[in-house]
Amino acid sequence: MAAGKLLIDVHTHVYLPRYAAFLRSRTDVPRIFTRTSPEGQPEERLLILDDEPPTGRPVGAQYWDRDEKLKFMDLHSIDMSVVSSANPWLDFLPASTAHKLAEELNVDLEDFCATGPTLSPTLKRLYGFGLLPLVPGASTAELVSTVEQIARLPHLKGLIMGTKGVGKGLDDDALEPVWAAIEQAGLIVFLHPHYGVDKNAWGEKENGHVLPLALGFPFETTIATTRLILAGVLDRYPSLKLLLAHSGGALPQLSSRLASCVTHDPLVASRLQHDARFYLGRLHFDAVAYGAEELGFVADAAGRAHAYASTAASATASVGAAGAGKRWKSVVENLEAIEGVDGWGEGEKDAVRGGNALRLLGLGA
Ligand code: 5CU
Ligand code: ZN
Repeated sequence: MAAGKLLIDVHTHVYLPRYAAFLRSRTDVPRIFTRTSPEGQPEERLLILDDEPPTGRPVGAQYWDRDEKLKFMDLHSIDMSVVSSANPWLDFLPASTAHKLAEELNVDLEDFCATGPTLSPTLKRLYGFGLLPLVPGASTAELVSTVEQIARLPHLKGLIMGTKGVGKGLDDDALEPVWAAIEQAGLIVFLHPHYGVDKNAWGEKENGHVLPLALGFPFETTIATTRLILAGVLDRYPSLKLLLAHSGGALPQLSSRLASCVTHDPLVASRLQHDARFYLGRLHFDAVAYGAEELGFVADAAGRAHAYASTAASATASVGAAGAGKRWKSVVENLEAIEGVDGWGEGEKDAVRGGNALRLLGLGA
């Protein structure tokens, strides 16, 4: 397969065996517990949010067994996956425990990728985004040392990050040395939600996971990225590579409104070097939009940002999670979305399926 034709999944999660064992050992959320299934069999369940139904969610070997991950990739014709630890990212632990566990899991992830199969003489099928123990009380020196550890692990191309920072969000001045170290190391930050937004916004009707996942997650990413922009982080670290989960949430749709609000607010406008839309062209987006119109819009909005920015925006391939034997609907929908974008030729589709990701990962032309 030509490198330009690869299907690359940059949004696919694992709970590596060490992390899964740790979650099994816990009695508080987050945790993995065993229950008897409605069919009378023992089954493991995952609970990661304090306010989710206590029955939790299904969790299985596809999260910790590399062979299962590879079977999942084969089933969906995914050539390469960049795997990242699923949420949450250790912020429920004391800083020193989180630091130690993150560094152990980073070594585990390197091993998971490095000893896995090869795609070509120069490419593996698996790469990873490591873990940074961003927890309240974390010392800057320890965070920077974990960034440096990830940079030394050749199959880890970046790190997955939630939105809370060390407690005050990602626009916290305390993170400046961390951004500097990440930029210096050339690592990608995969910005991914976990907390959603204030659950009072969801009212009292029972809607299961729908509102927190469909709206809370993308708005969490939207707010976190906007705060990064407004704090001037993208101005101070012009080479920082930010990959946004779920196609950037609502940021592409709201970027012109954001630009207008900034323009009318001298306090903020005077802090920024560019029109707010410029920064959209500095960002990278996964292609987890679930619809051709939405995906096309993200690309158009990022493309429009080229009028303000000089760097190219990327939309990269699909989200993968659980799936045994049967093609997983989310992956199918995201691939169909790429196929269906009005006006995209094969070149654009190939770029979104894998070419952009290859460049972003520093693995291709
Ligand atoms: O759709 C997703 O990316 C996710 C995820 O990663 N974690 C989660 O709890 N829900 C949805
Ligand atoms: Zn995810």
